[in-house]
Amino acid sequence: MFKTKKEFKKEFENACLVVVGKDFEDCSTEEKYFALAKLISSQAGELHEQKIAHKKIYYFSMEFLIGKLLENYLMNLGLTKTVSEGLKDMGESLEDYFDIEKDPGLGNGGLGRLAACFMDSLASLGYEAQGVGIRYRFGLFKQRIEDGRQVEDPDNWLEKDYPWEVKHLEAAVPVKFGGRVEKSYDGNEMHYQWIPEETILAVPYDIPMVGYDGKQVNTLRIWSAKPMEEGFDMDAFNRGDYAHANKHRADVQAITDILYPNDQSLSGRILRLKQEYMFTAAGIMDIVNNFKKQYGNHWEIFSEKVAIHTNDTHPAVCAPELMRVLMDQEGLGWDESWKIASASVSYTNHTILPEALEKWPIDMFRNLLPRLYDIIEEIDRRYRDSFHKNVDGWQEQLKNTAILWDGQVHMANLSVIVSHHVNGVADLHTEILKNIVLKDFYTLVPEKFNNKTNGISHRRFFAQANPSYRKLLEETIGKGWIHHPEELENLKKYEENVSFLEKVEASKKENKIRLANYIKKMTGIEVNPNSIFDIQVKRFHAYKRQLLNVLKIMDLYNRLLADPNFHIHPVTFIFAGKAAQGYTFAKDVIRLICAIADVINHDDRVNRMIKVVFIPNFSVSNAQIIYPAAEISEQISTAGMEASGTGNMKFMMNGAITLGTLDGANVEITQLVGSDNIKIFGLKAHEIETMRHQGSYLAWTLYHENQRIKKVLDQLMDDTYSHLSGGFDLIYDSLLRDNDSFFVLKDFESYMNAFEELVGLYEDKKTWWKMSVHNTACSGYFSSDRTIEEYVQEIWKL
Ligand code: CR1
Repeated sequence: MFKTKKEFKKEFENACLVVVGKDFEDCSTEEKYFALAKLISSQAGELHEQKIAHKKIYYFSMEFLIGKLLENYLMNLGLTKTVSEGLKDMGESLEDYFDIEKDPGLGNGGLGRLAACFMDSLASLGYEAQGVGIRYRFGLFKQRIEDGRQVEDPDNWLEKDYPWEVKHLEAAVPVKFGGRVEKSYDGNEMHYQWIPEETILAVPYDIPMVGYDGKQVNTLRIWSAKPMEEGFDMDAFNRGDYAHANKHRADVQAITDILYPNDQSLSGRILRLKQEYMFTAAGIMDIVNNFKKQYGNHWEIFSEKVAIHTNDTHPAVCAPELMRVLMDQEGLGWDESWKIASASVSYTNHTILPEALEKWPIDMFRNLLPRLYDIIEEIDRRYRDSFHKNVDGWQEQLKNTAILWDGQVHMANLSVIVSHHVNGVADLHTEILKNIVLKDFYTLVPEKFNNKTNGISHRRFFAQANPSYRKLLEETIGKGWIHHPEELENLKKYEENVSFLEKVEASKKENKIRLANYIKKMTGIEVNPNSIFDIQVKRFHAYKRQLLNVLKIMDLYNRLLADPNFHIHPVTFIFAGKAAQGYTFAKDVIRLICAIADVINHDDRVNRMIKVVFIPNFSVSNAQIIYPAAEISEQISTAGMEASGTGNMKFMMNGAITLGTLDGANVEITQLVGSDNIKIFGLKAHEIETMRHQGSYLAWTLYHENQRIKKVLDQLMDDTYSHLSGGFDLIYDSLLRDNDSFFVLKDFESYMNAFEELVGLYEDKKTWWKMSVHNTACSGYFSSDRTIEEYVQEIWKL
């Protein structure tokens, strides 16, 4: 491993020769980036040591939204200075290399980014861990705005190879699909043999996960599907039937071709189930192979050495698959296999949206995974057998908790039954699981349930993304917080220190200018860095209520035009986020944002006061520019619906003030910062629950009673905003004819008041920056280091 600048330059030149096959001078910048990434990756590999005796956590997740790695790994390895100065000597700029790196789009939103933050914390805290996921050839689409609409382009992130991955063909494992199960009795016990219709090969690719200080390097192992034999039909080729010659290969590869672009809505496609089984089965086989290598057939210690975590229900077949391998391959009995599997597997629920709770038609499941189905059926049978049928309402309880019901396989029920622990991702969410969504399970097995409030990598989203604040902190409270984020508390001593507050303001200004430049480059829109940056960035979904934010801006615009005495501090409203391709309503909200932006930004009567920006293609890398520049963080979901949120934490840590409902982790933010340092509005979760239950809310009433609401809604239907891409009937109908399922209009007034009060505070600099510093000071709790430490101590017992 190189230590000095001189050593680096030598090794880098050598890397160019080995990796690219050219002298340094002859390499393009892209090739040089590639060589550098390979060099750093191999340095990380040297640090990867197998500690044998420890328990290891395998984190199964369908998504890992890891973002760019070069800058982060240089920081974690303490090499940024050496490399950047070395490159300078060679006439190169490290920043240019950062720009070249591609963001792998291997996740949709919060769930995938959480998995990536967890990998960062596990390595930084020195725990042995492996991420288990899927190597999608096409990540989540790239978003572009054309004529005020979202357009999706394929994200071919692997087109030019990905320097951080290493393929391990020697570790490939077969995965079966379809066919039938043959049962035989040898006079002693039953034997089951799965005769598949199709067997494919799952090939792993490893990406190093480098911890801070290079303490521990773990791996993210992502699996790719390939035909067993080079699936090429020579006869067909010789006949000139080229399409057919390649067909088998194409069919198999299709399994890992695409990431489903849904955030929280289940795609019923059979391909999705194939994806889920493929990476789960491959991951389990891998675990069993490694275990046998180290411990032989000492299965009795399996759960002391291996923890398996299922990130949502996508890998829910982990436990039955492990049982299948133990029984059919290793010859263990049912009881022993059940004991091992249920002592190893744990489960996190990430959402209560009914459309995201996975269910598969029994026929489809059984046809695709016949042996797995047998095992699940037996788990379900034994579960029913064990049911206490002497309590009132047991039938209802059984109906709500059984795995097989109504012709469907209920994956969340399977997950709860086979897991030793089940957790939600913020206090309120866990309470809702316990009292509503998984109520019957909670009555039956309360000890399984626990909360693990989400967290974020404070190293990536604060230390790395906010260099000016980081520097200021290092001068003020030292560097300890990078290892021990709770030390951000020490900032509280400076909340009254005017000269410190001024420096914080200046740092924010620097970040705002950086974002303003990015906005200019991406959209051509000029924004004023002295205006308040009010930001909402996240996936587009009705329950996240970007629409409420839009109605607010439409109303402000109306009032600015109508009332010459109406005055507010200038505000720039910034949005970013993707809508799933088939989610028309969400795409219409994006279209509406672009339409109001076009009208308002071109209206000279108001555009010195308000502006609206939609930043295309929200991703981990532009997120790192956006969060540090925010002053108001919009967290305005319908209470009870956002399980946690993690963007809220990233904003808070970077000193933005939350304008939000009491939902998800906003509840914990409020508890931590105190009600003076956050702006909470709107209905509470239990109030919404009651109104839904009673059916007592009527959106039309608000339309008729509130002139401002009436006006903005009418503007959705007239030609105020329809010039760019057409009208907005669907949105109008959702609010009125469909009676506003997400309580947008119901919360409108309270939201407007909260917003205006908050903006009012901005005039008083001292108050504002004190609130801002207080938010940062309280944010250490939201480091994923804290979350991981809780998982480790209370669930995984590493
Ligand atoms: C939730 O909606 C949460 C993340 C990570 C999402 C969000 O509130 O912060 O998970 N859920 O826990 C999800 O993607 C499939 O469900």
